[in-house]
Amino acid sequence: MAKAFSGIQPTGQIQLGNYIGALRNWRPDPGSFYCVVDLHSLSQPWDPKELQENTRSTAALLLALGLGQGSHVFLQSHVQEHAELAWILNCIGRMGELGRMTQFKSKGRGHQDASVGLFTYPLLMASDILLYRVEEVPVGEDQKQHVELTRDIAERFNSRFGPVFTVPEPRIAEVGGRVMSLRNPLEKMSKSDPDPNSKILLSDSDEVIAKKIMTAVTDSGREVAYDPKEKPGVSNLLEIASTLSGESVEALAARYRDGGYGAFKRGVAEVVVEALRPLREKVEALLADPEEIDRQLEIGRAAAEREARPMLAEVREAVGLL
Ligand code: ATP
Ligand code: LTN
Repeated sequence: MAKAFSGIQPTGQIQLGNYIGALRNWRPDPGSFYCVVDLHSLSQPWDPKELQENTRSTAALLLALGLGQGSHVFLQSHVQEHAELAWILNCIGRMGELGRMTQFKSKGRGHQDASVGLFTYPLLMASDILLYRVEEVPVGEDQKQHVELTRDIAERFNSRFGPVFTVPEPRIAEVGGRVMSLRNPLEKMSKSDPDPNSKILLSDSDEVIAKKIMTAVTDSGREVAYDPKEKPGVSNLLEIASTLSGESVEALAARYRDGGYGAFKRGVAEVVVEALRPLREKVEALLADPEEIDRQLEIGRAAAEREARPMLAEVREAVGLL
């Protein structure tokens, strides 16, 4: 049972890719921490009221998944050690390596009005992880590079100042590590995509989910087969159905092979609707009682602080801060 840390930004409503690529693989093991990374979401323009709402609903989702029992759920900005360690790691990380991060390259580079936070973002993420001495970081494929940077930073720190940090490993699901957009299967499904039909939200009703899947872009031809290169749209739907039903991609493809896209999409829609309904109902129940959410977040904060405080004290001493 490895100790894990992972985080999710409250930048919008949670989409199916977040669930399949990340949340579904977060295990409620003792010593594991799951965090709503609200400070990260300040790296791009935000609306304060929306931030508050998204933070509560994202926290409600993590609690509905049972991650507050056994493991701990908390808000990043509630534990000040994250921001303090981030400054120290800002002085360990290098301009060159941060400039090579693909997320920064696609969202920030060349934009003179992009925030400095968008550039230093991976070092705040490294601080999140390294404060909790965890072995594993369960994330989607797109975050692998940031976890690898975290490993480099931890190793560089340890070789300069002594063995302070545990060097973590990324944990990425073999199937579903990169769920693609329903409108363009060559791009990843993303919370911040302005097209509502590109993504399934965990808060979508059964009808909306089914409609989005029925209108998902598929490929030419009519045979249902798993071939991410030639048939990216169909393969994406097969991966979605496989992760949520537990049936292999091959078995699903064999079942729907000659039945046409319509019958296949109806089958996928049913799987997604059935998988998301119980979770959505739990989240709705929790959101009706915001005080209960805040109470549970307070328990998470206290547990996180108990780990983060002594860790930061060790870092401060190692680097020579009095
Ligand atoms: P945005 O695209 O708006 O920046 P996001 O949807 O990528 O946001 P994050 O909060 O950045 O969401 O990611 C939370 C977790 O979900 C990360 O571990 C990330 O790798 C994973 N994730 C996000 N999108 C996908 C996807 N399409 N497929 C698989 N995993 C994903
Ligand atoms: N950068 C991640 C979110 C994130 C995270 C973390 C993930 C912030 N801190 C620590 C894992 C561990 C993202 O954009 N998805």
